[in-house]
Amino acid sequence: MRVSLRGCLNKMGNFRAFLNITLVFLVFELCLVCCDITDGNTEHLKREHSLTKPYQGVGAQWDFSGSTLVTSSYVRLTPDERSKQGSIWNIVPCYLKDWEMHVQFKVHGSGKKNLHGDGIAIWYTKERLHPGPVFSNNAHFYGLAVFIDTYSNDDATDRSFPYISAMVNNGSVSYDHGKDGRSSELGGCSAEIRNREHDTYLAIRYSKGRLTIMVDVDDRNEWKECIDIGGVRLPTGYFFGASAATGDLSDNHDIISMKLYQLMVEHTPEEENLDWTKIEPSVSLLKSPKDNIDDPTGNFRGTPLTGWKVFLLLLCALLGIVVCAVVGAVVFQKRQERNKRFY
Ligand SMILES: [Ca+2]
Repeated sequence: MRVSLRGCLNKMGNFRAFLNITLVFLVFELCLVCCDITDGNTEHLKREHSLTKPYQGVGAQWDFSGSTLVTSSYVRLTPDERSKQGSIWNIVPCYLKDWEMHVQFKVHGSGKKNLHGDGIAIWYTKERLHPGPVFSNNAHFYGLAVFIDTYSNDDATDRSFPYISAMVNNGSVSYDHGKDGRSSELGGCSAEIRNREHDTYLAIRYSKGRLTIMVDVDDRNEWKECIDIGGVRLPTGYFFGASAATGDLSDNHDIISMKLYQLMVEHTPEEENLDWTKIEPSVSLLKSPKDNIDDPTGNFRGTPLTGWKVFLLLLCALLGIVVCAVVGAVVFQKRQERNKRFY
């Protein structure tokens, strides 16, 4: 009786050890999967600079002006009507040195090809809610503008529209609307963004003086490079915003979300000691973008994982669990046999 009780306790102890090992591996695998999914998507998301559905309570962090209409599934900067101007502005200044903004947007309307306009501008500027002629914002702005221009104002243009371009300004240059900002653009690309059935995204990354703009507009869930330029200097303490305008031609200009991610980048002590709020927006034109060394932090932060990636991760996790269970079961059985022999 004493022996069988001891044996029983031993068995329970072994089984508990087996369970513990399995549980540890299970937690480890699950953590690996979870970490992989959250990294770059929620971990460093800055909610105070982000705008996401269903936009509840965002009034404390964002201003909506002009024709802007907020519903539970989109923020419409302008409706598909003539002469409308709308904008949204983050109330909280951004003090991050390295960041990446993901904008999900939708431009759609009843206008036929080339009979729609004008587009959306995404801003990181000193001033906010400053109306003007550039996609309803001030032309002599301080900071960065990224234009999603859907109408070619310049007849002589060789660029295909919609056209995405970027501009950095210290207040001294005026965006030339009649030429679609050609003289002041840092770079650009054409992108079929209008009347798409699927989601369309734009990402703006600013890190260590490098400005990179990527688009994801072909429903492939992958970023395509549009602009990549070094020697760009932008201060901290500016505001994020988005604006749109229609003229004689129109479109619905919708912002679905704006998500700001902090990039974890190390800076030298000298850089850290600088007053980043005092930096004047500028671009070093002497420096070729090609001369810049790639950011060691790697590629763009990913969009949410696609179905097959999640499936592969879960499959790996499942395989890991199965292996752990088999190893655990074998160890458990061996111990049982050894105990049997002993008794
Ligand atoms: Ca234009």
